[in-house]
Amino acid sequence: EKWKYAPAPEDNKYIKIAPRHELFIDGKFVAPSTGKYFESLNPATEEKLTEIALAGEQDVDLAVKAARRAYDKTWGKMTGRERGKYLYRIARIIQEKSRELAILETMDGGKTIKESRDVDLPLVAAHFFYHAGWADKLQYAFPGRNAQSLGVVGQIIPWNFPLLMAAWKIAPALACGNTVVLKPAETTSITAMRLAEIFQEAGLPEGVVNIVTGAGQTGAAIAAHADIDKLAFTGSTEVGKMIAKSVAGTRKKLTLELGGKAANIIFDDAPIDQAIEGIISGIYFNQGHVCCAGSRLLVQEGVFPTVIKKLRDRIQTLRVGNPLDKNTDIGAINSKPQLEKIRELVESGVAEGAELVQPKCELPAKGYWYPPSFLTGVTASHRVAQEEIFGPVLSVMTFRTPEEAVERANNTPYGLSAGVWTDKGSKIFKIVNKLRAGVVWANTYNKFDPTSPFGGYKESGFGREGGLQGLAAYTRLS
Ligand code: TXE
Repeated sequence: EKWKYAPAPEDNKYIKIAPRHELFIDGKFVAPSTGKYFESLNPATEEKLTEIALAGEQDVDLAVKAARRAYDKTWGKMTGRERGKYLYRIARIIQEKSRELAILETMDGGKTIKESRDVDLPLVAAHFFYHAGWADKLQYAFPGRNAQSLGVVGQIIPWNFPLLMAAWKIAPALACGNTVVLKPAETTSITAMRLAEIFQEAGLPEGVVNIVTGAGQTGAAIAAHADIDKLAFTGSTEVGKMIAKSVAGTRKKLTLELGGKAANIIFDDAPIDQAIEGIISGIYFNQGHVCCAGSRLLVQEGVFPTVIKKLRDRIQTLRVGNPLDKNTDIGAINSKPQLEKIRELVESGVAEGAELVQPKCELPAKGYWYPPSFLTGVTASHRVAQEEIFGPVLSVMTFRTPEEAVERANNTPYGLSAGVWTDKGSKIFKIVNKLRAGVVWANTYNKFDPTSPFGGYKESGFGREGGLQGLAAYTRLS
């Protein structure tokens, strides 16, 4: 049976996107000093959505100066209670505009409307509400200690959760009294600029948040700027390492949230149908563009045939296509280079001896698509067992004993997350502390909440975002 992709809904005809997006510096939208703009495409149609300003070093410098002024004159002097009021106001405006923001997020990045509407946007608002609540309670967050703000914070974010990553970065930084220079990813800058409009609407003082758009060079200019007190980066391990080098020996504090290659471990005694759903959402959620995606499935040998059969059947039912259709399960791959990376890695897996399982499906003629897939017969030395594919592709391996499961799960350079599926609570507690992962989910997967710290070990980076640990990353404790 061939798949069909859903017809275009009419919803988006109400969404207006300006033909050009400028930089947001010192509370105003300004043209870039470079005079240059780059195109932002809808990855589901390859149509141009808008032009985005390319910020050069000079613009980054203006943004840092504006952030410094705001820190010295307004934001850094305000009481926590006042800061909290702004954050509550921002959270409420986000809620009011969440339908429009969800559609924009989907058009710009390719993720399904189901996810942007039900996962991303509610979490974006929740992050502002949560941190609004902390702004005047920092002395209770760190009892007996004095929590001071750091100053100007540089933040560089990726394209897989554009607004949510902006919220993860901006909300705690502001709650703790810092000012911000943020750079969204080059393929997904539109919603960050809408966020800038929301800051204006909320009356946020000028220069408290500055948003500079551009690609790697703009990010590198932020990382290299001498008047930045802290840098927070989410993105590839490769760029994270470059940033760590550029920051070494400077006064900058650094947190890095990098890639992952999480193991989703399924034991013989697991509730199989529930586990299958967890495996499916663990890897296919957001097209697999998730740093904590359950991209390696470790199956205990006894249930291997059952799991494979159920997975094979289940992926046949997933709908790939128009991300704006509410019934779509898998949207568009974010960009052409990302699609090429997925293809190249899967080909390497097959060349190294793995077997590719992919449903027959008809994909839209335009746009960037990859069907839900899994690879069996993968061994630890295969690239698909070690490298982040960052697409809807699961690498399946087996194990015999819990010890072997732990050993295999830990056998990658990464350490961001893991999942465990078993009927026995005692087994969960036995293995969880042996897994070198910042987050471990048991009998569930991909659950996020602003109260829970998130972050990695090993080459997945360091520092935590969310919860008290996330606040600590934006304060100097004395
Ligand atoms: O990431 P980059 P890319 C992984 C994933 C993906 C791969 C490549 O495996 O396939 O990385 O994606 C900015 N100095 N993740 O190339 O380049 C860039 O403009 C400063 C996992 O898109 O790391 C963007 O804003 N900044 C990850 C941000 O860094 C630089 C999410 C991330 O882009 C820079 C994204 C430089 N030299 C990709 N070069 C996760 N952990 O979720 C680029 N940037």
